[in-house]
Amino acid sequence: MINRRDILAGLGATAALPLLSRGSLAQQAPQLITVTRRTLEVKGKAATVYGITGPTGKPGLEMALGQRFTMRVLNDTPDATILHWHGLTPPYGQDGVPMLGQDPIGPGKSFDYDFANTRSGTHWMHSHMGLQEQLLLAAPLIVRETDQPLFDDQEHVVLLHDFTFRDPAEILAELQGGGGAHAGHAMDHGAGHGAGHGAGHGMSHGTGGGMGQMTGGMLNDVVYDAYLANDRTLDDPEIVSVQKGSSLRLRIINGSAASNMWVDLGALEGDLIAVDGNAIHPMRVRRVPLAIAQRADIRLRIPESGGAFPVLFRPEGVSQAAGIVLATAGAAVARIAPESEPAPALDLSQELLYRAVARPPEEPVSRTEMLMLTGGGPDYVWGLNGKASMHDTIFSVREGERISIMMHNMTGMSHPMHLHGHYFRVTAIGNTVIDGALRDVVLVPPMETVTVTFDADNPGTWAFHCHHAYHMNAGMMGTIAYTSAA
Ligand SMILES: [Cu+2]
Repeated sequence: MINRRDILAGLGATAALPLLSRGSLAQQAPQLITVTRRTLEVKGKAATVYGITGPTGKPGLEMALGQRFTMRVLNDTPDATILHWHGLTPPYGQDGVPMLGQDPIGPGKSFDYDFANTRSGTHWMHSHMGLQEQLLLAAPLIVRETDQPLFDDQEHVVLLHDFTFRDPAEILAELQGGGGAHAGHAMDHGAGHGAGHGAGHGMSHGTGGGMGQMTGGMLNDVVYDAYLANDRTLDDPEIVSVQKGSSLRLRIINGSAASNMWVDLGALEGDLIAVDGNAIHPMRVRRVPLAIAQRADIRLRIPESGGAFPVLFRPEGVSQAAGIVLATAGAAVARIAPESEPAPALDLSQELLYRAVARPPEEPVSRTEMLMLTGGGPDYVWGLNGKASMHDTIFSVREGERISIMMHNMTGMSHPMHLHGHYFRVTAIGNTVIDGALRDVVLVPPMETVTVTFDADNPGTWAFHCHHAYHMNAGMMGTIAYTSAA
């Protein structure tokens, strides 16, 4: 937690950054980011997970826009790893995806990143190796607007996780073996539930209450032991002390491996001001859908009367939740009920209303690429256009083109689709054309169509994938390759 006083005290250093970044500091010493293994206690039981310690000793990184991204990542774990800067658009070779311009960083080894960062906002960093993300190899990456170091009286960053005591590789093998929690197609919800996962618990069959949600759709592949907000469970939540009548900016990151969540502001109302780090025209909200890997910036005002205000993070189809409590001095913090009615499936009814603040230059779309999101049968193979492609090229682009991707989800599960190296605008949901949010992850619900449009302005070979860790590792990933690139 940071308040305005701390920022002002440190302003001397921060204010100097934009001047120094004008090329004169190309040789500046890198800041150290260390990937670690650590022990985390969850519900009274110890688990070995990963962690990321930033230059200040805290998890992750906070920096100012205009500051060059000059970082040394040290791998202080026994496993090869790699860090992806989710939300930044580095040049090819520094994106942190294995086999796409960069090799994994071996145990005890380090890798230096150095590029001019142009992206502010609420972002995050995470491993792009196998299923390491499920083992909490993730941390916030906050890039503050330079001349307004603090947007409100107070800011608070919340990183969300789904948590399991099990070995994620074992979970994936079980899913692929057909004996896992995955129910395959939307309609065969009667079969195959969670042998070895605690059958039925935490799973939803979709109540049909959502917008166009097919009844019977399985919402989750994995049954989790807990959900975490800043590493804490709901029975021992983080208490954030706030001032009566003050404003607060929550920067929320869904770092889950496989759980789409609702942000539930409870008794409070807020203004959603940015998604995936990019400003939208503020929208008054009580709930915000936050798909895997998405971010939301919400401004809240704490009532003059004070009190304790839980903010919950509720995975779709699940009765458990994670949460934090915003509390003014002396307020009694009541215990939060550990379970409630399962949260409904995320839908796009709110996405439809988002309007980006930034306007791209008027320019016709060069081409529209059709992309089928496929798979999810009993074999748990997922894919794009009918094949599990991983590093295969889905389509090629030339620098300077404006490309639309029309994604058709042919499966029974929703997919949070993420493009590396670029932002896209959400330009249509179904047949409804919109001037939507600028994002790097968009949710495509079952049997729905979402169109996004991006400008090809960053040559390379870029990953485009479902951010659900098990779908991605089971094939729902491909690349978009610039024809000029290697
Ligand atoms: Cu997916």
